[in-house]
Amino acid sequence: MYFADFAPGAGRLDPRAALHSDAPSIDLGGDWRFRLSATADAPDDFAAPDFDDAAWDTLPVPSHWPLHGYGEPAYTNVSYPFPVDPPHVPDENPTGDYRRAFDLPEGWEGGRVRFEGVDSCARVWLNGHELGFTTGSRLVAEFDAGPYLTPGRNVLAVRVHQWSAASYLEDQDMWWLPGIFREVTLTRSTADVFVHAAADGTLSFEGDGLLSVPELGVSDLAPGTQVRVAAEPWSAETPRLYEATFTTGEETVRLRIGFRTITIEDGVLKANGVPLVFKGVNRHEFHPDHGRAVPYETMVEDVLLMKRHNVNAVRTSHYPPHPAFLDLCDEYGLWVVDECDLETHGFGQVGWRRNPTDDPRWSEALLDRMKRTVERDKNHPSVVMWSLGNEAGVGANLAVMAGWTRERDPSRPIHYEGDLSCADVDVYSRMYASHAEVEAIGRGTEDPLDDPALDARRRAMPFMQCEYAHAMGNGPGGLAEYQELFDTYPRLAGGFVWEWIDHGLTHEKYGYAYGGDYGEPLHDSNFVVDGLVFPDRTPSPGLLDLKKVFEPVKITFSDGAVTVTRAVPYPLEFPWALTAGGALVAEGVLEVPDGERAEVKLPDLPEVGEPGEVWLAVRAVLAHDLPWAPAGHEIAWGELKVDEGRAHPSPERGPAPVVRGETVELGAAVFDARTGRLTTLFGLDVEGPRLDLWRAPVDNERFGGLDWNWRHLGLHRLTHRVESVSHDDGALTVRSRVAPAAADLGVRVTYRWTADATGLSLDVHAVPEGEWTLPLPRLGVAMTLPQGIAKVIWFGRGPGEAYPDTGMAAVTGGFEATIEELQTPYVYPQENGQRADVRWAMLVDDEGRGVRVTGDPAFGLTMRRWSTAELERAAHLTDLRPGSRVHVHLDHAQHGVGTAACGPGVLAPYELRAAEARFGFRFSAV
Ligand code: IPT
Repeated sequence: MYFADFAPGAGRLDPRAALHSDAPSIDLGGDWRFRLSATADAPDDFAAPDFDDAAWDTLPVPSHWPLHGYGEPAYTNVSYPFPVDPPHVPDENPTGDYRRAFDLPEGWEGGRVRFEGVDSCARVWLNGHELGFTTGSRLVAEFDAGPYLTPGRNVLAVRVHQWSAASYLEDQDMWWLPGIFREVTLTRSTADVFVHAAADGTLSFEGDGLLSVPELGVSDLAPGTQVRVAAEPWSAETPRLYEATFTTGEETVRLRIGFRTITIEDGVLKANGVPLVFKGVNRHEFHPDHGRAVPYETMVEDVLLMKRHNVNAVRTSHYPPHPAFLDLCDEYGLWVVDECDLETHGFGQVGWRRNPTDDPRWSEALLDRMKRTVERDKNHPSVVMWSLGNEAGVGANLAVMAGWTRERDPSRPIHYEGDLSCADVDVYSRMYASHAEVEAIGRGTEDPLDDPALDARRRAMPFMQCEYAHAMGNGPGGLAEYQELFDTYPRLAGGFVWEWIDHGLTHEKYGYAYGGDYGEPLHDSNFVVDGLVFPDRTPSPGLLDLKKVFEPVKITFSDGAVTVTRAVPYPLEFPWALTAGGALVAEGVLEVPDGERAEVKLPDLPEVGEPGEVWLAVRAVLAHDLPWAPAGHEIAWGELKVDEGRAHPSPERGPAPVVRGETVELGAAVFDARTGRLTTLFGLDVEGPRLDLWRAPVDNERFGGLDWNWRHLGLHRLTHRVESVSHDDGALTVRSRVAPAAADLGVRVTYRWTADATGLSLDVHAVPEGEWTLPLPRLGVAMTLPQGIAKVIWFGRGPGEAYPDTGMAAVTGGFEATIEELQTPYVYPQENGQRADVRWAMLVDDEGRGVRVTGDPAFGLTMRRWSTAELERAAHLTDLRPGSRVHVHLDHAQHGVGTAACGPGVLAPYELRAAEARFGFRFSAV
């Protein structure tokens, strides 16, 4: 059976470049007649032009049928959702039959049926004649239609199988989504051209025709002839393109040529002679409603979002993207690692036995994929590296793919991460290597390979992380530390954060669905939701942090001066603002001379009489509109604390505790005399505050093992035993022991309450007891307030969330947010929304009345309308319902978040180790 065969296709034409041709073409998109069968063996009589399909449904092309009510999506990461028994596929093989009638305009002759992408195997008939079949879901297939086209009405019939032998080659970590998901056209274009344009202005091409570049005075250049022109080079920062035409006798195609040269010199990756450091992301094609049938506007949105967040590179994980995406990368400027549609990861689960990568029977199929990748995308200046695929193990077929590629296109280095020996590639690439290992590689002191020749070869290669900083849920932590390494060692060519977008599918009940939500018997849960943008492409805090870390302009302060270094050529302005306690005091624009580095005197700052910390912020913004962002768009910022500010006068000492029956009154607070628990504060009914060590584990803890260890220890079910309540020395003192069942470790905590003339202070002293080997999730106090508390005004870092190893995007200032706005909508509910380094916060109702909390020292503030227990129980955001209380966390510290879902955990400086701690808060009424 063709769909369970090693052959990648039959009847297809040779692959060629994606081109914009003036040759006539007919878009065959739109509503097709459609029928879904549960197996592959339904009769194929539907291919006949007069077949009666009146009883069939319609399905839009391009689309995936499971997203239109036929069957359901399914998600697995590494596992094949069928037995590993190549090249066989299950009998349950959803098969979509498609029919489309179209009329040929008068005089039309010849042409090709062109499929941009069909998942996973398509057999094609025109007017009842079989044209052939194809596999390679994200690759173009063309069939010669000429012999079978008839004047007037024609019928194209396509049978698409969800599972085919090719499915073994397409085990990417994503939803399984069959269907004709990219365009189908009938085109009379046959042209192919391969343009070679280097940074030194040399220009030549291969192809049957003549090339003209009017702007450069090149006209009717013949194939194989090289000219040298005065062209500005193309780069991601200056994506200079030259309009060109390529004319054959039959058609003219429009090209945009970018002149650029990629080299490896002394182990350093260079573009146009300058070291190239990828500030990259891995981009899967994804849309929450359309899956991998991504609308054009969404591709534009991706590119604009990337550019606006200082991203300069994309790895097209793990297949060639829609061709229009690469046009956009050429135009707006993004370095691209173009990856072949190949992954056989699931063979790893059976000891890599029968891995197609190392089986000669699959050689043709793998080479076919590589050829189709290179041929389609060879003219894009943005494409600077070919990648053989992802996670496909090792084997002889890699050499076949690399060998052909090197010969066909010696101008681009070859990448493949899965073979540590790097025998077939030009760059050393790894995924999720720890900071320490990346540093060793940067220094050239990595562990050697067994084979000295291969080791020497690899040691001379530049290094990149094709995946790092797994952006799943709250995180990723450790970004800044990676960037520091990339900036320090010339051998390190940067990397690509995993990954761009959360693949959460729009779902009526769950909001966004992930693995298992469609009842898949085998799935990998929310591991498919690990992006820098949420499914609707709202930037997550991780992307905002990445923007900060990727800043191509650095603003630093020293001794009365601001130093600006810049690695981008476009004109910038440098507005500054002086604030006191978060309120604007003065502002202006700094005059910064052009050039890579400039040091300018700090502006003359006025004396600030206000209380509160005084901060100077300097921002770098675009001086005028660029194609990807308007004038004023912020590229970078820096901040400097200018003055601690005048301290508020300390209030006078207040009354001592007074016992009244079962309660103790202390200033404007009422406590339970027996338990020492606060019950009323400034007339508000409150619970707590009391010590809290637990948080709803983040994905990095759930998938990285820490969650399991914490629960094993019992941190999610701490008990509180009050040892004493005393009131002497003008204070109410409560001593407790906080500990989990079944363990002999715990924390002794002393709460000391005192009143002043206008408020109350709480001093907390925590002393761990016993042997604590695990880090603590958090250390702070938790309390609840009445439902009416609706928003918070604070001075600290914001506006977004920050954890010890994240929050680089959070700036110091005054902010205001509703409780709803404080929540970060991670698709899988987990700890989120902490505002860091809060000096004071006013937790108020709609009338502005409530409680003011001042930290000593600054604290982490989290507020929610649900408890930690509810948050951790929730599997989808739709499970979270506002309750009758507002839950407030005032944290002295939290554990970092790291990236242990895939990669290193929390770096040592960001771990929260159990240790004696003292911290305090002052509460007053507002
Ligand atoms: C790595 C895969 O290449 C990528 O597709 C994705 O699955 C990522 O992991 C996790 O989200 S492979 C892994 C074994 C490091």
